[in-house]
This record gives sequence, structure tokens and C-alpha cells, in this order.
Amino acid sequence: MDALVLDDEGNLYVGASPGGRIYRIPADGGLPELYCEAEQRAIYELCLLPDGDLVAAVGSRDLLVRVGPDRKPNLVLRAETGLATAIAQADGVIYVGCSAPGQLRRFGPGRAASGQLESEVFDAERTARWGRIDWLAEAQEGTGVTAESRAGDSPMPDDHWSPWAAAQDGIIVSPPARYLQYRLILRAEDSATSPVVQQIRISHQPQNRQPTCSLKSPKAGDWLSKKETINWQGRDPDKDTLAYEVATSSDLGKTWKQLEQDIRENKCEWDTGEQEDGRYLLRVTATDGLSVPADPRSAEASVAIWVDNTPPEIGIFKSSLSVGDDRRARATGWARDALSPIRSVEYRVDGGNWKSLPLTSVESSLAGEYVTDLSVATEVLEAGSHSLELRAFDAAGNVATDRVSVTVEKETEGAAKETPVSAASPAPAG
Ligand SMILES: [Ca+2]
Ligand SMILES: [Ca+2]
Repeated sequence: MDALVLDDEGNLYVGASPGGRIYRIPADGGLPELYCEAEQRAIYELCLLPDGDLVAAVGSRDLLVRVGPDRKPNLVLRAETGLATAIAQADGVIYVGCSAPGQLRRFGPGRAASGQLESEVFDAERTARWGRIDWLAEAQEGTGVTAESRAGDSPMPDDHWSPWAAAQDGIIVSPPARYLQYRLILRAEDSATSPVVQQIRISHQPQNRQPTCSLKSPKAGDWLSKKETINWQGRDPDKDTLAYEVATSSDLGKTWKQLEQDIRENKCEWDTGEQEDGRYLLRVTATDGLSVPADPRSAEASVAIWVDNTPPEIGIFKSSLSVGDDRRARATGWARDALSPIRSVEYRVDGGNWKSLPLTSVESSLAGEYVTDLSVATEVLEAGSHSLELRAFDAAGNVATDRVSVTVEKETEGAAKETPVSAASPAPAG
């Protein structure tokens, strides 16, 4: 207990630290009662004014509070530095002795025509758009309260902060920033009255941040055919709900055709069979407008791919088909595709397992198509008639098949014999 004061009737007021409580011990020696909770770290001194109000020198940021008949603490003085450690009053004039820095302050008698209360610095934790400042006040006639604010991105106000600006109809006009400070300016036409502010409310909305979007598949340069699944990933640093739009362009982005819109999933199907073969741009746009309709942000990802739904062509040179003394069938041929490279060529005999053939001389012709030579030698065949099938895949997975019949004679002595060919093979162009 650092502070004691007696009123004219002999009641004793006791300031208790820590906690900042003021107790009243009645003159008749009754039990102490809690008179006021000043919500201060310490009460250093108390004094009574002629009107019966109690004034307390408190610590540490608030310096002086005044307690009226309603027993509620009203802030009188707040400062960034200093401590109020001593008070005296004479005829309603309050003297306050402060230390660090050492100052003597004088208040009254009565109230000042105006005063201001500067708030702490509020931290929105990230850039925010500041909304309204509203307060609950007992503003008697002839009194007024106005609010000003300033904002900045450093925790302490400095030259980079915006200047003080008066709120307009309760709307904070300070620019978006992480930190905000307000001050209230209280005015009274005469010293007998004073506005009392009981509550302040500040609203703000964190500034919407842009989502990110990335395509997982297809990858740039992929060849697509038939139904393909497009996969992507979207993230929003504000954890906003994202909606996606998927679009394609066949003219390098001059015009776009919407494939899907307003989907929440991270994938969709694209039936490329409805497209002409060729090069396309595929674009996914992520938007957070569902969560932040007033200030939607979006991000997009695009990739250039090829659509190829036309099978390649494959052919066996009739004249090349032969069965050697080793009873292996041999043939040469070709495969070609108008748009994408031949990815693989395989053969099988009599519907057995497909075996891959080495790709030789894969090249793109002057006409822009991809051509490959192929050469097959089968395993040793039993005597009799056999089916030899060849198939080729283009880069998009489209397939072409060709088939010939091969007859292996029981006795295959001497030179290789020409065998009958049951399936005609088209000759390669060019
Ligand atoms: Ca966002
Ligand atoms: Ca093709």
C-alpha cells in the first residue's frame, strides 16, 4: 500500500499495488470495501478534490485517473514516458509530480476545453484495410468527440507512417497498413461538463492476398488424345476458398474457350476428341472471390500441349516379306504420323505377346510428319500358316495396326521362298 487519503468525514481511502485497487474504510471502523478497480499496475498516491472526486497517481503508462461518484476510473493523463509519483491539490487545482523525466504538471481547476487520448499501436499482423472507428460515449450537450488515425508498417509510428487524418462519418481514412493508432479529441464548451468515452471499436479487414495456381498435368509439350485428366494445385495464403476456371486456346491465347468454370476440385476431364488436332494452350485460373467477393484475386497457370487424335499409319512392304532357311519370317516396313513422333512399334505372331521393335531413323519429313523405318525378324516358326501383325503408336497413344499372313513350308531347303501376302500394305508417301 503506497497511498492513503482521508475525506472530511473520516473515511479512509487506500490505494493497493499491485492491481491498482482502491479500498474505502468507513469512518465508523466498519469492514473495508472495494471502492474502485483502477486496473493499473500500481497506485502511488491519492488525493481528494473539493467535489469529492478521488484522483490517483498510477503506473505505469497511465499517469493519472479520476474516480467520480460512479466509482469508475477515468483517465486524465497518459504519457509515453515518466511516472506520476506525487499529487497535491488546492482549490481544485491538481499538481502532479512526475519522475523520469522530472516534471511538475498542473491541472484545473475544472476541466480543460479539450484533451486528447492517444491509443496504443494496434497490430493487424498483416496488411489490413481499416474500416470503422466507433465509440460509445456519454457526450453531454456542449461536448464532442472526434477521432483521428494514422497507419504504417512499422511497430512504432515514424516518418513512413501516414499523417493523422480525421475519420469521416466513422470511416477510417488511413491507408491500408499493418499497424494503426488512433487518437480521440474530446471537447467541452465549458469546464463543468466533459464527454466520457466508454468503449472504442475498430474494424479492419486483412487485405486479400493473391492465390497461387500451378498445373500438375499435362506437362508442357505433352501429346494428348481422347479423354485426358487435367490436374492442378491452388493455394491461398488467406485460406480462402478457391474456384477454378479451365480454358483452352487454339490460337496461342488470342481467344479462349471455356472448358469448366466455378469448380472446386483440383482436376477436370477434357475430351480432346472434340478438338481438331494441333497445338493448344491450356489455362487454369484460380479465384478467391467466393471468400472475398468485394476484392477477388486470381492467379493462373498455363501450358502449351498438343492434341493428336489421328492414328498413325503403318505398312509392310509386300516385296520384303520372306521366310528364311532358319524358318524366321522377315519383313520391312514403315510407320508415320502426321503430327506426333512415332513412340513405339511392336509385332506379334499368331496373336501372341507383343514385342517391341527398335525404332530406326525416326525423322520428321519436310511435310512436318514423323516417319520411321521398321524391320522385323520373327522367332523360329512352325511349318504352316502364321499371322504377323505390326502396330505403331504415336506420341499421343493412337495406334495403327497392319497384318500379313506368312506360310512356312514343311521343307524349307534352298533359297527363301516368297510367301503369299493376305493383307495389302499401303506404300509410304514421299
Ligand atoms: Ca486470398
Ligand atoms: Ca497422330
